[in-house]
Amino acid sequence: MELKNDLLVRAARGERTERTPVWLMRQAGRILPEYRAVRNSLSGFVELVQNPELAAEVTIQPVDILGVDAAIIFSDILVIPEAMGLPYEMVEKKGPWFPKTISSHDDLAKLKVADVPSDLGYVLEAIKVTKKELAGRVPLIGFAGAPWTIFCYMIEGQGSKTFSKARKMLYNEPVLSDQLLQMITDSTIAYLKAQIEAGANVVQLFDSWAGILSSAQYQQFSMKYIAQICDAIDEVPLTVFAKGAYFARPEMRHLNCRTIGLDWNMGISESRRLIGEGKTLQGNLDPCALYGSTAEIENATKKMLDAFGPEKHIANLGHGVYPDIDPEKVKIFVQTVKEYSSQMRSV
Ligand code: 1CP
Repeated sequence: MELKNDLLVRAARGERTERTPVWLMRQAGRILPEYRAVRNSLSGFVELVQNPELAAEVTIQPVDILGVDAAIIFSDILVIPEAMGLPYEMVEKKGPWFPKTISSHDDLAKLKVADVPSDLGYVLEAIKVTKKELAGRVPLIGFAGAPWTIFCYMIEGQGSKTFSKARKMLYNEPVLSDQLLQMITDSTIAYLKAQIEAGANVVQLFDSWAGILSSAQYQQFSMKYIAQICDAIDEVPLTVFAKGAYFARPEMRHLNCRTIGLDWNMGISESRRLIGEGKTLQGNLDPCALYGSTAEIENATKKMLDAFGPEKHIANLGHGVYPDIDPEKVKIFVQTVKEYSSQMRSV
């Protein structure tokens, strides 16, 4: 099926576009009352993720309601630990929780590399249903967590501000850490390839906990595996979003990927200089800017667009949209990108 709106794919490939494409990290779910309605019809989050028809429905909601230029498949990065042998639960108002975690070689020996068709077939099915229902309106983004971020949850067993158990493991058990990170990497490569095979037009790696490592540890325990994934995926453009990894931008220039996501702390012209002209940049409005007035959101969005310039940019926030943001404010952001970036090209 040919895409009617392929702005995102073309911008990711570095091609010129009529205007800047826009979508929001975490646009599916959480901010939309329409999502809550679907979610409340089931007993929980995991049931929704594993229900391809309903997952497709909530994936498409932001395209209909917010007018974004891409859909992102409704799932979670935590489906990979589950497929490897560590199931997760989603505790209401608290977040993910793993009954079993990894703390020894014995624990590691019980894990396996994900068998994607059998363990994650429900995600592939959700992608196929979504593609059919989107009928080429916008591209579909597939995603996975970066190995380091997945490692954090597999060791810690839940969210944390410091992930100090996971970081302790890097010091005390570097060999075990490497083995686990490699198993996650192998699972992730197979998973992303299967998502692409099922219809994903672009894929993104979320390294949400990149910023808690030192620069040297980031090279050894995160970038190394991200580079393997980038080298293995050449079917569609890949985006690496490493939140807080401002120190790794010079090395990101050398990753075999098309797009680098920036968080809102990363200066735009400085990032362009460090990462080079060869990549498309994605981001990076402060998610909190959407708590502002209409005029404030318009001004902040225009300022961001001016700083990135008209080419090789995919407009987004610097991290996921916060759950209590008014969807009307998101629409102002989306509309401003569409209008202002069209004007930028006509002058
Ligand atoms: O019931 C619910 O609605 C639970 C809230 C929720 C949702 C809607 C969670 C729990 N995950 C998701 C879906 C999800 N997660 C998507 C797809 C839909 C969307 O666009 O929102 C995506 C892309 C993710 C990715 C994800 N999950 C990341 C990486 C992105 C980021 O925000 O940094 C991370 C770190 C997770 C783990 C996770 N899942 C859910 C929560 C509350 C968390 C964070 C836990 C923590 O605090 O460490």
